[in-house]
Amino acid sequence: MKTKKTGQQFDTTFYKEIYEGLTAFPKYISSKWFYDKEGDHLFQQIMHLPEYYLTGCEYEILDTHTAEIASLFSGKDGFELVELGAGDGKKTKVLLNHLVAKNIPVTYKPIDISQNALDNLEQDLQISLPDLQVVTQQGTYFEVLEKLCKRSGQKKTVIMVLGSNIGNLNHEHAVSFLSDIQKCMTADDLLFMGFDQKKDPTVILNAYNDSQGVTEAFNKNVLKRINKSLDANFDCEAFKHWPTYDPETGTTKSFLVSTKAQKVNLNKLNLEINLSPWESIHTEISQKYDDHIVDWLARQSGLRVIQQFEDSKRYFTDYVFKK
Ligand code: AVI
Repeated sequence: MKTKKTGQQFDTTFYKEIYEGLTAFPKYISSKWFYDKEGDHLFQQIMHLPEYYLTGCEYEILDTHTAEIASLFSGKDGFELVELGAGDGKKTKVLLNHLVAKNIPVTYKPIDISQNALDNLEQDLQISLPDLQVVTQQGTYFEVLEKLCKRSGQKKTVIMVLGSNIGNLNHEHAVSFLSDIQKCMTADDLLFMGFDQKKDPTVILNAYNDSQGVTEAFNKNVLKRINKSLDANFDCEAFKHWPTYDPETGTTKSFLVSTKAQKVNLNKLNLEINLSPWESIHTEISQKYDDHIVDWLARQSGLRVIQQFEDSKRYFTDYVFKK
């Protein structure tokens, strides 16, 4: 079963949000629009970069604690594993391999905003784990949670959000996201979520400013996407990628800074905008956490941490929550 959002609904939200962000002061574009086909491809590359430690650390956690995590997840008569923002599912596959090998009944429900990512994942699982029951769903977290809340089955559900995807939300939105999840959980259900931790600021900044320029291309790709789909004329090469990290708040912010004055026409929006030299467009936040912040977020959302798993460098933590 696949649920596809119609092109028109998608366009309306995209047009509206891009219009709002580029006519605001200061200007912004939500990082959720990074993920078109090229954006997915660039993010795949980022996950393999030596500087982008998050993927390797979380992989290590899942690989080291597979059996313990699997037994925590297993219900009396199997369970449903709902993964929000599944991407290429590479880390999850460690767990899925184990579940299939141990004959633990599971239905894997990967969810992603990118249909392209889901198609690739489904194809890959059909070949590597043909016995696994997989049900994909395309959509935003919010649409998917609505469906989850209306589910009629009695099976235990484990909701999984890996990769510190929650870090792309500010605290206010993170609390409402966690609260939305909490409302859909029964007392038996679990939430398993990855949170990138505060650490040496240099390590963090390097992760968002890699030496090969892939993260720069990833940020600039959103302008290319706007150029293509909104018939616009951003001079993408005239922008500088500028990530910052504030160790007090734990917030990494990425900006695209215009190195010159630009008049940009966005023909499909019937909009013309002006950028002054060195004016910024805020593109992404990647929040970093510690146990106190995560506890606080959990309490604000009606959840509690029941267990946590760390990598050997203590760069990254996967927390298990109950309501
Ligand atoms: C998907 N998300 C958690 C990534 C992050 O670390 O914020 C996206 C990313 N942005 C730049 N590099 C990776």
